[in-house]
Amino acid sequence: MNSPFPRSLRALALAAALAAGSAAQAADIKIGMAEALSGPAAQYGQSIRNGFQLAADQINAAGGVNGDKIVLVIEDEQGKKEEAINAFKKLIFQDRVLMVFGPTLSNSAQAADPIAQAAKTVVFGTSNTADGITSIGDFVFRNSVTEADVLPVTIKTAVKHAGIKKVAVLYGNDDVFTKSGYDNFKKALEDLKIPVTTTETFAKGDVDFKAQLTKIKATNPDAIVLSALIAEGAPIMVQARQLGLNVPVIGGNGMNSVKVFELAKGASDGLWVGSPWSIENKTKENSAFIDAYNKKFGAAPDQFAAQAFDAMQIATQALKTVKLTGDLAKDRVALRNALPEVSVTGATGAFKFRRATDKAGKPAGYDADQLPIVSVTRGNAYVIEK
Ligand code: 1QQ
Repeated sequence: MNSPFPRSLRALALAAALAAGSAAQAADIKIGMAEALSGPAAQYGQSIRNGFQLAADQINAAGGVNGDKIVLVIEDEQGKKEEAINAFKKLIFQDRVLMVFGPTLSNSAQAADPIAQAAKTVVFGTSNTADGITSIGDFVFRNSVTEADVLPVTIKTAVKHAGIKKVAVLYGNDDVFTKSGYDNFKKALEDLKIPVTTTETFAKGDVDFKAQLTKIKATNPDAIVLSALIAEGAPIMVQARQLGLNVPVIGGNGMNSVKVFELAKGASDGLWVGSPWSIENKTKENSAFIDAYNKKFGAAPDQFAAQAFDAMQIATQALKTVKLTGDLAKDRVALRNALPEVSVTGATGAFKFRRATDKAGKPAGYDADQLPIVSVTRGNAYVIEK
């Protein structure tokens, strides 16, 4: 027999094949993860990766998906559109993963998700909160709670507790998420009839915000409404305080990371952010998640880690109902069809997908009073809404 292996290695290869055969055909389920692990958005991406890793480890330790092990194929999309596109192409066409989690930013999702959609491969965002993401197509899923959902509650709560009558608005005008946050803040302020003293903008990568903040200060607002990612948002808070602008700052999901306390230190006092997750929420699922995360990573989790952790449970529950055939195209579609049926209770609470019928990702007949917000943070204090 012609074999590339010498005799002793042939025996080994045969033994390995027999062992694999006897393990009830256990296979690996390759799941792609494209997150910002370097660059400014890594503040979020690293937490997200930790959440996925913790969940995958726990699921595998408990027997995997019907005996099959989850294997994460991890790519760093650097929080950049072009890198997210490259990472998606690699994961979908080269690594041939079953589905892709990510990318970290809505800005990248808007560019990269159409690749997954065209390849009929599920893309699942855990931190994509802008309008217009799920309307990319029926293979696009997210468990991130949107700016359209959260910001009206954040505004209402901050206004009530901090006695705010008029606000200045500051937002990044070159990013899908910060622009969408601005649109939703604007609408919420109009709905509540709160006057805006001035609206100022900045761009990604800016480091000096004094011109905008000086203009804002001159209009004497009771608060600054800020749609920013943390890389710009943290220095904005520092510079506002340096200029003597000590009013509350009302932020969106970009400011929803404990990293803001490290980056802006005392200048982050007076920050109001709405979140679908709270470390103070003492359900058994959340407490178990927080304990396990602390043990594995030696630090407390944040909302981004919690949503990634839950997303892996959601995908796993769908996968358990799918009979994988080994025909990748078929298996990808089967997973897509199974996902909408999932209902799990995780670290962020009870979860079910809703079918989006508008660009904000809201279903028809959406009831604003059923908002999935559990907390609004103010500095390190939590104002529990539900
Ligand atoms: C988005 C976001 C960012 C804050 C993700 C980290 O919500 O880009 O949609």
